[in-house]
Amino acid sequence: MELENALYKALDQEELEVYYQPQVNYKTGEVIGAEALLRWHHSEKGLISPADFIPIAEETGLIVPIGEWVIKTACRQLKSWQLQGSRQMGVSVNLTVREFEQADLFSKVKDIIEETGLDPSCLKLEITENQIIKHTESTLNRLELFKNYGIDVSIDDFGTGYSSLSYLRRFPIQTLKIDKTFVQDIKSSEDEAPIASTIITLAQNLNMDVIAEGVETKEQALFLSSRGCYLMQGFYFSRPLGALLFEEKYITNC
Ligand code: G
Ligand code: G
Ligand code: MN
Ligand code: NA
Repeated sequence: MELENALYKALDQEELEVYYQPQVNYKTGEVIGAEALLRWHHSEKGLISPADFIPIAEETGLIVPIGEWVIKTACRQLKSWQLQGSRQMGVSVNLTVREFEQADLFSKVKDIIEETGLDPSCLKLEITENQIIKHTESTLNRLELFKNYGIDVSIDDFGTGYSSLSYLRRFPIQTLKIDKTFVQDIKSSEDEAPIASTIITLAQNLNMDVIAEGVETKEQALFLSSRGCYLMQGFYFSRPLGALLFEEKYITNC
């Protein structure tokens, strides 16, 4: 309750901040994009993890204005970085079920893209498998609107949900994100890591892109690239960083 009331004010009081975690192409060493990750600086409790407040935001519906603010902030930030020279970079934003199910989501996102002047292909949206099982028809329509406009949708935490694989063929989804639990199963570059390997092969066979999250060691990076998964993100490369730090490390420095 108390946290809920504080969250109502967090946006207005500018207590929310978007962090950015670099996504790299391990083969070329390039930073190809960033995942936007929300942080809440609570006036008394300090930093609160999104794992703790996103569920409250989702339940109360506050996620809708908060999520819109995240998309706007991330798009403006990326545009500014592109103007400083990082033309190839993209940004990935997470959406909860409630955000994804808004009837006017597409028009809201389109307005933000037009307002910021960003190329639509630079924005990616991350949803989870569980969002896909529900409301199949409207989900399919929404995914097609985004695809036709040039915005890719990724399946986040892939492999942890309850859906059947057939949706991957039916739905216009471009990217699978291997959940970090499967990446953490990789203990050495000679490991079996059957689930991570299988997801990579699945993506290849379906002509989809694949990115591994939660990469923490060199062995994991070597294993993934030996299987053909070159896009990665995780503490091995960098933790999520505030915009200024991200800019110093990855934008103005290159
Ligand atoms: O950054 P961290 O690992 O603490 O994030 C925890 C969870 O919160 C992850 O599942 C992530 O997808 C989710 N999350 C982080 N930022 C956002 C956001 O801006 N919007 C939504 N919907 N979820 C987010
Ligand atoms: O659910 P989602 O995949 O969006 O959540 C991403 C979460 O994973 C964020 O909270 C982010 O801070 C966290 N994260 C990012 N890189 C790593 C990593 O290398 N190891 C672990 N354990 N968590 C990570
Ligand atoms: Mn994510
Ligand atoms: Na994840």
